[in-house]
Amino acid sequence: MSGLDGVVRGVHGVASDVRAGLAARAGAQGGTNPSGETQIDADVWADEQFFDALSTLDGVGQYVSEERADAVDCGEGHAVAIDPLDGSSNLASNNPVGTIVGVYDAALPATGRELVAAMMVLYGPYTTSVVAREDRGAVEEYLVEGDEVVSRGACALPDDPTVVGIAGKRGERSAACDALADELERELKLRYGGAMAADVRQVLEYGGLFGYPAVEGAPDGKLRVHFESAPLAYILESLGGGSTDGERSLLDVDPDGLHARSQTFLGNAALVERVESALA
Ligand code: AHM
Ligand code: MG
Repeated sequence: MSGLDGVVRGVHGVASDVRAGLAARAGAQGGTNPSGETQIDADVWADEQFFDALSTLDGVGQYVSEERADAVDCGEGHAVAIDPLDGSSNLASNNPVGTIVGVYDAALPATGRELVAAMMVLYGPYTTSVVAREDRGAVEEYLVEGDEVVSRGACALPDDPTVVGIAGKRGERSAACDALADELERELKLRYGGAMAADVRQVLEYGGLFGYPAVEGAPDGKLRVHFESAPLAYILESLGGGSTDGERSLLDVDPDGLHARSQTFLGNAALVERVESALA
């Protein structure tokens, strides 16, 4: 089994357990994560489940999590960066959450150009994962039901975009970003749910744009490069879509620390180009 097979299998194995444990943890409060945000018990618990499964694998040399201040050295091999429970503020209201994983062929911090695989698990009405790997020709989706993991076939990004979801309040984003959001919300259907994995999954389904721009109090936006922005950029760009921090592909953003953030826009290439022109 290759190192990437092991990681993909490990994530799938934990995903069903995580899903089964979410309801019981939906309301519980926890501490503060390294980005200064409130953690709920489910964040920490999910991180422990993934840590136990992934850090022990042959071929995994570093485990880096949104929920841990420091990288954990675990031998020789790829660095695994993970957001164990993406969109966890959605749990209380029973809206979708996800898990995002990036597999890097370099110790972190590193740019997304070092990614060799990325995965996004979505805990929606059913559990699915989208997997992009450098050693596979296609980005594939799987249905994860207990121990059963069944391919749903190759993903394709529709040419004709339908949906848009840009985070933040009017007046707390830049004037240029507000103007772009207004324009796109007239052309496309507004779809924003507060879990990036779910919001990006609907962009894959219907075509469109997801964005988390700079907002008042968060000049680089909210999303973290290693765990969120770069892995999903890897998936989108593998499908012929685009990504940008406003100026460059998210795969070229050079994070200055493990928990560095970046403005994040992901979607059809033509919409990403419009973001870059609007924010220039
Ligand atoms: P989290 O990983 O700590 O849950 O935070 C990331 C999530 C993203 O999934 C989502 O796009 C964003 O936070 C939503 O933030 P907001 O509530 O500001 O819209
Ligand atoms: Mg999280």
